[in-house]
Amino acid sequence: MSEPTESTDPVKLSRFTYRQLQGLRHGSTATPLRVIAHIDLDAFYAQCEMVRLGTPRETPLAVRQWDSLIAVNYAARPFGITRFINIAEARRLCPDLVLQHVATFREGEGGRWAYRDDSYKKINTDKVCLDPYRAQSRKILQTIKEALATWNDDDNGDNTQTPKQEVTVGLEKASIDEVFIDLSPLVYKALLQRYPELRAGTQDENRDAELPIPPTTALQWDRDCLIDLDKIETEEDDPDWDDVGMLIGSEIVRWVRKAVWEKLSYTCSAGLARNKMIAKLGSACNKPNLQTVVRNRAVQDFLGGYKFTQIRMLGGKLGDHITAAFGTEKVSELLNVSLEQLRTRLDEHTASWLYGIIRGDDRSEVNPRTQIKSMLSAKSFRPSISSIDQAEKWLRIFAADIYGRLVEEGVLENRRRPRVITLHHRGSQSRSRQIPIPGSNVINEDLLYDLANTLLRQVVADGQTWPCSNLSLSVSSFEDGVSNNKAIEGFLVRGDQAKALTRSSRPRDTDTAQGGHLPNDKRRKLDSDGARIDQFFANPVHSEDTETGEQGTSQQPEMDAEPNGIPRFTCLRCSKSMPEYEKEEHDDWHFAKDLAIQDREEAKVSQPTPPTKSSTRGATARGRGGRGGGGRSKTEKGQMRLAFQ
Ligand code: TTP
Ligand code: CA
Ligand code: CA
Repeated sequence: MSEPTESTDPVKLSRFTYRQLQGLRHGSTATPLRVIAHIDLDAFYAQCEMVRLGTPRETPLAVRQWDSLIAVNYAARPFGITRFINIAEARRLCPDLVLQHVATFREGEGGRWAYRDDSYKKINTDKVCLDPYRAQSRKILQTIKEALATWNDDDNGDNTQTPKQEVTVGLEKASIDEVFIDLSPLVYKALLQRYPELRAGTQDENRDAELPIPPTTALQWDRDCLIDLDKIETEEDDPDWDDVGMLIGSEIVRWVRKAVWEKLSYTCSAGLARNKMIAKLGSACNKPNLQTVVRNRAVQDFLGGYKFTQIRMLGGKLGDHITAAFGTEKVSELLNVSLEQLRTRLDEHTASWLYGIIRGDDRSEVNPRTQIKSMLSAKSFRPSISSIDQAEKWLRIFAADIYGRLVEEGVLENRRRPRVITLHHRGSQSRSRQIPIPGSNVINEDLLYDLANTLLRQVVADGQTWPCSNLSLSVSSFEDGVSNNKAIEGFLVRGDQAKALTRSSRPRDTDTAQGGHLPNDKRRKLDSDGARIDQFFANPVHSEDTETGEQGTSQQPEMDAEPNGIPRFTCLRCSKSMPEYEKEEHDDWHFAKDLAIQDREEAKVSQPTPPTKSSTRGATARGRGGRGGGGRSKTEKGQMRLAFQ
């Protein structure tokens, strides 16, 4: 960071106004000075195993699930090992590859998960357990929070001019290994500390006056990967406050990544940009262990190199529809299509959303919704099962799996408890049955098992139960217990409070805005916007969001109580709100999608399948490192408001 000096050109002013600067303070989604980070762990499950096993970083390692690879560390990638080859091929490419199977539950072994040497050949009796990765994910998130809370502590400490104040940082856990952070309020504070000349105008009447230009003519980007500026600008053009803000943001992200490395030995990559969409594309540009900054002046060129199907929300049916309608997948070509033309083939809302998004306009919030909405434990059967006895054994495992996760969620301390339990069954057709979990009972494994068994009997009574190719149990409709009924939005960051940070907790949807720093109307608008995009489809947009191993952990639909008493539910995957009677069909649709992914994995045991659509990664290398490629057709969980776990 250069020292502030007097501006050499008193006439020249910034492109930004005091109002836009102020927008940073409360995390306005409209200000062009916004600084959003997306942090994604490198080869996450593989790193978890490396940390657990103490594997040197240069040792090639992959995580397997039956005969498939689900994560490949960076030491193994130069050998050509990817998620889309089978075990035999991986061994051939790299004989020294360490292959670690995921932990499993095993039929008849008391519902406890373990790492077992023979799991890979026990697909019939074992069930994958992702608890170890969830636990690491939680630790990493906690470390990120603490690092954010202590960043700039020194500056804060001795600076008497700026009163010490709490800064609310929005942090959205987007999947098991990634997080969005709205750094704007922290950047705002640092800007005012470092550039006192910015303070004067923030109290002025005339908020729309331009800011003075930054006193620096060159910024020190340290080890960041910078996306090249659009051709109309060059590095010789003086930076403006958006660049300075990004630089501060990248300083924060470096600090956070350093903490994750030093405390937990995980590397991660990050993207910084003015919104979530671009930050997410950025984080994938230079993996592993690097951060990429997409400055505002670089956005258009950056996006132009992508297929729009690589942009979040556009990986599924909507992307396909647009490709067919306009005969191209390229952002650069779609930029030539006018809004009017888009409207001829898309509904009004989708057209203007698309028009904006390919121009880098994404005003979605970093949403600190932190609670798990549901938990699901599932198993596909190859071959199918055909008796109650067999099904009951799996219900035991499901009950143990879910109970373990409930304990982590604070069920024992009565912090939260689910109100509904559902059994999904797939035989000749898909069916689900659900019942309330009696509020008077203590939730334990036996209760879950008994309820599951009741549901199983109902399914059996319906007939056509066997053969059954898939069973799963889920619990949903969580409510907060008496010991935890305070809504905390985001978290408070103050150096001296850092230690006291606990996981955010908040009641369900209806209470979301109460303690929030985001206006209610904004949240509602966003929710309804999302719904409108989804209405474009017969089925939900996010058809490929589930990361195989993590499926169903947090994304089942959630029942909502409507003021008029008509039961509705909002699907957390696609934000679609609908009458309760549509829930089951909708639920089943998502569910079938999840299972299809698992089926694909498990089918590989007997017959290797070709790469899925999600393998079309990295068509465009944009970063300075020229590696990676900026995105993937797979949309990720990060694209929706999702629960922490
Ligand atoms: P990703 O973040 O997509 O991938 P990654 O962390 O393994 O590698 P990268 O460095 O490119 O980010 O997924 C995170 C974890 O989710 C991954 O380690 C394993 C799991 N996962 C699956 O189980 N199946 C899948 O198909 C995908 C995409 C991920
Ligand atoms: Ca990752
Ligand atoms: Ca990820």
